[in-house]
Amino acid sequence: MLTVAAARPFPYSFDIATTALLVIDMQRDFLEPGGFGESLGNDVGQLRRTIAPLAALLAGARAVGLTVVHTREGHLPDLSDCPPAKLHRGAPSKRIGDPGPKGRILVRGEYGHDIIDELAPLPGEPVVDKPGKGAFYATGLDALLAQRGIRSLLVTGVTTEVCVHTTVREANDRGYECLVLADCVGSYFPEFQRVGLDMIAAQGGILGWVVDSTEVLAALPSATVSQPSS
Ligand code: C5J
Repeated sequence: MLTVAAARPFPYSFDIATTALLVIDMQRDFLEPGGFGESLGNDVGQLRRTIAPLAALLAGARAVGLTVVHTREGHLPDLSDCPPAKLHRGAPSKRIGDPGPKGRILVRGEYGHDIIDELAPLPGEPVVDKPGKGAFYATGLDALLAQRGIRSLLVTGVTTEVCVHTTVREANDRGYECLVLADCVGSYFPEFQRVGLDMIAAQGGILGWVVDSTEVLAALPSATVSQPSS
């Protein structure tokens, strides 16, 4: 059992064999100019600070054999899995399914829907496609984790208050112990980032734990950890 002493609200313990690193929606449509995130008026630069620490955490996780699972938010080309409420909300300059510079926005199979090159999944790492904000809704994620005996989740990705929060809430209700990596989750809104993290650890860890990824890397067996270059 490994322990991350600095986690708040209290130390977080996990076993490599029963833990997965969950990388939520690190997609071009959210992180790069011209995608869905920017079409809603957001500054994608706010999310891009997560890329370097997440790449380092991924390398460390892979080195010790942690299960790594990626998710992507998006829809079938005919949009039959996109509720009208989602399609029409938000007054975006472009809607889900509209053509954009990276292909049809948030549509599976399009260039913009895929994960950014810096964090590309390795062969064999599951990629869960999800139509909703939560990674458990209308996906096989729970079964996939159960099959592998996973009980703890190191949660990363974007955006903190939307897909990360929804997924942590879903996971918490299903009995998973969630540690959210503060520097590896990002929001377009600095205030939501701060409050979103506080909400997770509040009330004795009502939804889970929070810590920076460097603390997790330090807790991993040291011989196999690859440190980020400065
Ligand atoms: C959003 C997400 N913000 N991955 N999706 O629409 O958080």
